[in-house]
Amino acid sequence: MQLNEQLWQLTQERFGCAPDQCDDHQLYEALLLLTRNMAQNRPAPEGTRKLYYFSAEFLMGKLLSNNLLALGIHDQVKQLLADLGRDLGVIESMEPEPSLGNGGLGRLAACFLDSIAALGLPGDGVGLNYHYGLFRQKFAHRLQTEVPDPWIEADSWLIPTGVSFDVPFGGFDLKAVLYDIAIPGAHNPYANRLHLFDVAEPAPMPWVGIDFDKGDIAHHLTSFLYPDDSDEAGRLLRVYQQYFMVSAGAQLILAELESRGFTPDTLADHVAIQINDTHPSMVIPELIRLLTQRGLTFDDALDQVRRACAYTNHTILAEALEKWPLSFIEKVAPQLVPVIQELDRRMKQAHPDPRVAIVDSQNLVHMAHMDIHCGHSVNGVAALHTEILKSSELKPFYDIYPEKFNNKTNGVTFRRWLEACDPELAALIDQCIGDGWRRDAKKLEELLAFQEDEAVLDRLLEVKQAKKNRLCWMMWAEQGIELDPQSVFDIQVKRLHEYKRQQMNALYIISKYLDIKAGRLPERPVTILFGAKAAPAYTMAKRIIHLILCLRKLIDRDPQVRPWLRVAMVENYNVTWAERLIPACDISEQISLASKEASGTGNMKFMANGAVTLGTLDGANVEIAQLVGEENIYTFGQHSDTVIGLYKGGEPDGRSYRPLDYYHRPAVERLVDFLVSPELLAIGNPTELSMLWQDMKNKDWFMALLDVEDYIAAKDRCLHDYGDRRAWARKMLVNIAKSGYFSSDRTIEQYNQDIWKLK
Ligand code: 26V
Repeated sequence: MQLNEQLWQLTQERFGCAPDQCDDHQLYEALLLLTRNMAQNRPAPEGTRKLYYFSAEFLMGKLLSNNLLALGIHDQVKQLLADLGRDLGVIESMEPEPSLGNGGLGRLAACFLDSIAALGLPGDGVGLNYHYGLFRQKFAHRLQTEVPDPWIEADSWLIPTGVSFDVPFGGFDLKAVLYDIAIPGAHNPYANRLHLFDVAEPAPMPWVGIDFDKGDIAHHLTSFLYPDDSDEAGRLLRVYQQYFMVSAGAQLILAELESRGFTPDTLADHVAIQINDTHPSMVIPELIRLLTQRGLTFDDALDQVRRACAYTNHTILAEALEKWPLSFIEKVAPQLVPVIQELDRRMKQAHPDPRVAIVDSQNLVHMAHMDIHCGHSVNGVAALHTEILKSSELKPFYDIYPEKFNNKTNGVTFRRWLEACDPELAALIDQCIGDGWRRDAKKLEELLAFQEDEAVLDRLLEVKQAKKNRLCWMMWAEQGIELDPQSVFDIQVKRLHEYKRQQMNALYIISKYLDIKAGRLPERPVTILFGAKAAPAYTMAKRIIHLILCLRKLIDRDPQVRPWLRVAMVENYNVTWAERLIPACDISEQISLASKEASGTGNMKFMANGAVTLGTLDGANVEIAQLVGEENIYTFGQHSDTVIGLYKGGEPDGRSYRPLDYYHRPAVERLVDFLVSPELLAIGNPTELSMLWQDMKNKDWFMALLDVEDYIAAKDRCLHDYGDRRAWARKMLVNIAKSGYFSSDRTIEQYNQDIWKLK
């Protein structure tokens, strides 16, 4: 049946009218059903092994447009709607964005699912069906507040499967009900699945903020991603979530193994399991438990699990490396305790070094240690990050198991992050080099031949301007924020964290503000845009948001400054906003403290959309710099070795870095002190601002003051160079041309070759 006939039939059945009589939401529902059915009916790819990608987060973004592209019917549907006088963009805006992730780790998982399917590899995601997501960010009195972010409507991408598993907790069982989201592969006839487990009776939405009864596990287990863990009930709830996900996932793996006709003692021949950070680590003892229940000896079970499981590390930040008290596991899943203790005993026997113990002297279970001992692969997510793991963070493990360590530099799917988010740029690229890059992003390098082509360079600038205009319109329509499309767009979007140093960007804003007030005008107007959520309990991060929002207000009402400098912060930054902001960006801010950002993936998306990076030599920025060459990137700041050195030393806090030494430089002091200036105190909350000021002067744990002068100089250089439009367009072109390396298709091919061996 033709597409238009199918659509007609659907709207008749559902709404009793023809498509042209439907409102936007009805048309969205009809397209959702049509696309969901097509994807669901596709067969799964086949292979000797099947991958299960376990992750607490899958930050999928809206799915309609992406699925239409993958199914190869995007243009047809767009035309069909146009014939009805309707716009696909408007219909897409009806779709709620599932908020099943936090930041880079979750978005990476989503890009990986897209690439696994596109490469025709058999691999499913396993996660949880959080009803209210992370949270929806609201600004009130220039402070972040949090409310639930529901996304599941009567019709959604979730497919009920009728499958469920019993998860045995200490003292009670819970049914894990399985929903699937189909993931169609681009350019092939297959589809994989994202398996999301849910409780049978999810709680209705909390009425006030994001508070709920954390002890009510049966109803609230899947309410929120990363529920507040400032009390014990919250921390226990996280362990309940983790065990629920992995126990149900492990049972699914064994059931599928059996239905494929294989016995449990051949698990590793047929199954690969990727553990995305430590949240799913309990899959290791759970599988060992289930395999021994099915008759395997402990030795054989461990051998199967080790050959199946691989672990990815996504951060070296100590607070994110999970350690759970054994007593928590005793309470949540007592049946795992003897398994973990036996693993611990064996590993201690073989490797008595206390730094590599699974269970430490305080009875804390180090999840990453269990992954490394009991898996066959440990990977970092960018070259520098993997080197830091080997040489410092995980060195004792590298000394024991050098063969397990490998690097897999992150990537992003160009189908969403170029083809879908900037179709005009994609069309320009097609005109230059044909459309082969849509299947193989490395072919973007062919664009290098156009570096001297003035028509192409001009067109590139035109496309960028069009995206800036569109962003201005959307910011105005949806957030009431007025921007100047002729200014330079400098964008920093990512989770709010001190190590990412949004506060250093704020200091730049202050320096420009003071310059303008003193009559020193910048070379050209600049707009500095932020988007960031702060974890609800992370006070310092919330203070930085407050500072940015205060600076925005200060500048916005100052007619002397406003023509030259503007600041804006997108409320509730999410994938959908990223898709609008990234194509409109001139300068991509990647300014983390060297050694702290494992990889970054926003940096790759910006580059692919023709933004020029202003960044430290951290994470994948190092690889970007190597690829584009120093004339096409602006790097600054201390190197990672120096920074790692500064964290060692004789000061009372264990470092040799002393923020006051930097604060007392005159050029720095006036910026920092502006936090408690009368102008700013008149706008903001004096307690919040002065706490931030105190922290910056006396603590500055992530060393913003170390790099701030170099940063200001580099950004000014960048803004100066922007004036040579030809030369700038050439930088944009080289960045796009070299971005192909950062396709997640490349990353997944490497995972498959080195770790998963699926086909
Ligand atoms: C840890 C925790 C610990 C406690 C509370 C909630 C929570 C949430 C997430 C995490 C793990 C964070 C790790 C993470 O997101 N890493 C990011 O991974 C990206 C993909 O590899 C990478 O590009 C970023 O550089 C890295 O920060």
